[in-house]
Amino acid sequence: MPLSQLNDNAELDLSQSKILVVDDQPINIQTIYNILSEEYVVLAATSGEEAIEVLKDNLPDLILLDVFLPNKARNELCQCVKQRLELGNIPIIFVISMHQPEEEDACWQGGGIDFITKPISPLTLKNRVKSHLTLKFQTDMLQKLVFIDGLTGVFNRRYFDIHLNKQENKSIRCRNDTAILMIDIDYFKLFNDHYSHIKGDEALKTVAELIRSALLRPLDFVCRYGGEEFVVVLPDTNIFGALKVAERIRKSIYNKKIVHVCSPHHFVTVSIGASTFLESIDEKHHPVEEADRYLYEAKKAGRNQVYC
Ligand code: GH3
Ligand code: MG
Ligand code: MG
Ligand code: MG
Repeated sequence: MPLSQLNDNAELDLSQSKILVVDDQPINIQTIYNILSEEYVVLAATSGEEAIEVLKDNLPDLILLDVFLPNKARNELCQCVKQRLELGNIPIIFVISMHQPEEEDACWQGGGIDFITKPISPLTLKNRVKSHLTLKFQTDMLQKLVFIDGLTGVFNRRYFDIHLNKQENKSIRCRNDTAILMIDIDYFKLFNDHYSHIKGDEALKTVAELIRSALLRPLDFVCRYGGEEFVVVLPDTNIFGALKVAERIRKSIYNKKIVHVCSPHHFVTVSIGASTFLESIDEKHHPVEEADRYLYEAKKAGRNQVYC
């Protein structure tokens, strides 16, 4: 289940878990469906491509994958599973034929966490699925505690530090630019002073949600950088793309019209500084420093604007 749907005191309720069954034989899908559909939501696909289509609209908690799927289709599917994720992993259990050691090897090589043999024993299937769902659920909870900001529900600084580093290496290696946006709420101290800290917290949550919904690509992410500052990471994005996203964020926050009588803009607004890895790589400054510097320029120029 997606991290955003887990609440802090989520109990171990697996009944809403989604299981994606990928098999080219409808009869095999039917067998698995009959065993699992009473307890879980079962989705089905009869090819790798169809499974990738299903993944566009659904985030399954576990995948049961027929080992006979061709290598290429299997790799593409596994790649897609990894990219589709915010955090954590979707466990893949392979379905293999009994007494076929090479199929066991294919399972581990394919990134499987476990396998189950055909003909399928209903009790074994149910128990395997339950164990792996439980493990996944607990891992998700732990990841959430470690990497999600408690107030706003977006990623925290720890997540940013780890992932920025990875993204930086990837960007430089592939000469594929990554953009950084530093976002700071304008006159927020005055907002707290005038409306109370509780209203301030509510506004912070709304701003975080608006930023998150302005990010349209699956690999884009937002983190709470500190108090009322957010940082957005946009992989495969140059400075022009970054400016488009930044403007979209700035406008959506202004258009929300959260009244702020102490601001000359009358509503809660943000200032944004943008930079990219490849543009700042030859200079002495890190793109985060650059974005921060442009953020400062945006503030100086009157706030509620984007600078790069
Ligand atoms: P500027 O336009 O220059 O950014 O002014 P500002 O008042 O936003 O900036 P400053 O850095 O002076 O103040 C940031 C304020 O953000 C301080 C604090 O009142 C508020 N803030 C930081 N974290 C939180 C939080 O978690 N909740 C609430 N309600 N307010 C916070
Ligand atoms: Mg098959
Ligand atoms: Mg600030
Ligand atoms: Mg501020």
